[in-house]
Amino acid sequence: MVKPTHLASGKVREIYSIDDHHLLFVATDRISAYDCMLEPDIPDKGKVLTGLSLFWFDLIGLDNHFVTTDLSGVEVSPSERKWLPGRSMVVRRAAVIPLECVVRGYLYGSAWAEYAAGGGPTTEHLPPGLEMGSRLEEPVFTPAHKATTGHDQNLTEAEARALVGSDAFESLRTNSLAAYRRAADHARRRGIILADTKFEFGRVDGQIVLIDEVLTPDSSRYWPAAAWVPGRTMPSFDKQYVRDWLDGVGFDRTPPAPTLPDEVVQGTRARYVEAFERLTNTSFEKYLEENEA
Ligand code: Q0Z
Repeated sequence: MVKPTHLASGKVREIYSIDDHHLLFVATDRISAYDCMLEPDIPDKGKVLTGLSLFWFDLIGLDNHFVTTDLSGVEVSPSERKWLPGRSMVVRRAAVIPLECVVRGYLYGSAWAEYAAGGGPTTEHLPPGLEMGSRLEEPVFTPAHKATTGHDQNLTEAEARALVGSDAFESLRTNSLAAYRRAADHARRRGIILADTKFEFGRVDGQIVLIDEVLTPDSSRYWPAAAWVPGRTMPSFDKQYVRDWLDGVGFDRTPPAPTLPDEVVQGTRARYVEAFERLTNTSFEKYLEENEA
């Protein structure tokens, strides 16, 4: 038995060290909106995101860090033993490549803002005449530098090549675009648009592997396909409901955010579960049953 030691906290995830070659990757139920942590947590959100990551790892078929969800070899307290199943995975420890591998199939968010303002690194290869939310003829790879503090910095292709090396750049771009295409095709058949997503990669024994969570609503922009209209703002599949509630109570987007009432917590949970069920075509109840303590 190996006792994990806490390694790092993210806004919504935790990482523990198991041994020299393995980490325990845990998705919590924490949620943020408008760059602000909300209270209370959304029950089961971490399980939904972990279940989605596992589904996508399998579907996209790239070499990745996932080892097992079996925690029998991991020494944890009784309370953690109840908390961890369904929301955690044992993963291979990688040397993280400091490039956020963003792929966009639609022009939205910061990329749209940059394009509308006259262009920049993210939009250097795009044709003129696109609207907010336009579908791109070909998805684009728009990498950013993982800043240790603050927001990521968008890089030109030349800057990204210089940062990670040309061979690694080619591999990251090819694998990111392939993974996006496979996932976006699948999601579209399930009535969901995968507008954009962010992958992270690392090296294990010199081989480049996909790490972190993949294609979750926290690392991706999912839209209900039925609502897509270019030229205006698009509702996010998972967070629009909670954003609309925050706007409705006059939240000015400066922390702390107002406490979510139970009805909004349950409504938000229901959207995450619906995203899981639509994308995986399996019941979330079944996922919970298969991943009990
Ligand atoms: C991921 C992160 C945080 C959750 C490090 N397989 C891996 N090998 C080495 N490092 C990582 C991984 Cl996934 C790794 N992160 C991002 C930070 C909580 C995820 F605090 N950091």
